[in-house]
Amino acid sequence: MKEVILNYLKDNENKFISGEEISSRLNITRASVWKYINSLKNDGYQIESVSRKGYKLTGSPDILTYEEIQAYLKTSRIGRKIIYKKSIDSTNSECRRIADAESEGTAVVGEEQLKGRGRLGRTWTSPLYKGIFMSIILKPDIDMEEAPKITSIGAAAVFLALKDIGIECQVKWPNDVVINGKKVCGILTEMSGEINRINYIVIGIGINVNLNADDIPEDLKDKATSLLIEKGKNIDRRILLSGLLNHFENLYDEFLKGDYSRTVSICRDNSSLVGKEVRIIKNGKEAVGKAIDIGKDGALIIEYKNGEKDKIISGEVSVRGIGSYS
Ligand code: BT5
Repeated sequence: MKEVILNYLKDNENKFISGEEISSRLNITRASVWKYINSLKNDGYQIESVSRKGYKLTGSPDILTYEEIQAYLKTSRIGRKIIYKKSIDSTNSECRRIADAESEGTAVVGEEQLKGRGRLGRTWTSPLYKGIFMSIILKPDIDMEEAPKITSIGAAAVFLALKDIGIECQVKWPNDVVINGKKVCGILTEMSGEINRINYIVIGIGINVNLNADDIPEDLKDKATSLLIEKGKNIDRRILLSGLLNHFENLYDEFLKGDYSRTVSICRDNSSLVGKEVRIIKNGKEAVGKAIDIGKDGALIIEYKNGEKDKIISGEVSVRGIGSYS
């Protein structure tokens, strides 16, 4: 009911609507209207209440609820159900807990994560209201070895969503997006399945949006950045999140129809690795070579000194000679 009242106020933004009108339209008491309005105010909505005139919505908080992003959303199923949590351990963990009961496209969004996760048990810094911490449940009918492609689809979608708001970035294969050599986004794709059948895939995307320098832990300062730090201005997270969901659905649907080429082009043409000498760590072993391409299947192609080529499907890659990251 709160959502219905909010949408009603939004449809009449900057106009007064009387409590009586709301109560008769929605068939609830005036006292309930008042209760819901107070609850919306608690959520951060600015609502003027004037006796005999009613209520007027004058401002919405920068929060990532479905009600706040739906106006910009063009998808048919990705993000059409958003489970919104002000605080959560990890949106990926929450998706895994609920995935069996949810249908494809359901997303979990957290305003902060208390146990945000990276790959291999690493942590992901996720301060309140400063980033986008979001995971999507997917149930594709694909072979298991195709699953890593979902990560690249996520990275390409982030690239396009940032481009839409005038921000240039690079894709660092396999799961990062970087600006000026520093990580601004990380992606964690997890899968549940049996032998040859995928039950579900969860893709989790973390973007450092409005983090100040102070929000970035000391040990990450030389390798992490945020859109605010790079651009010097706050970014509307609602527009960025909906853009991300819109692009993700388009690229994902192309992939499901057998066309993965646009994702590959985006990741290849804007790669921070291709053309560089890199160090690859895979299964605990280290190798050095030149990243020469991203293949049609999204794999990273490496050429070693002896001229041999290798196709890498997953792993850890860093550019040689540029600190520990990049
Ligand atoms: C990743 O792992 O980059 C995947 C991050 C995925 C985060 C999202 S947020 C929504 C969803 N829910 C989750 O719990 N996770 C996903 P990896 O490549 O392993 O990189 C992790 C490393 O990045 C850490 O060890 C740090 O060095 C660094 N790092 C941690 N927090 C960061 C941040 N906010 N920005 C940039 N780098 C960070």
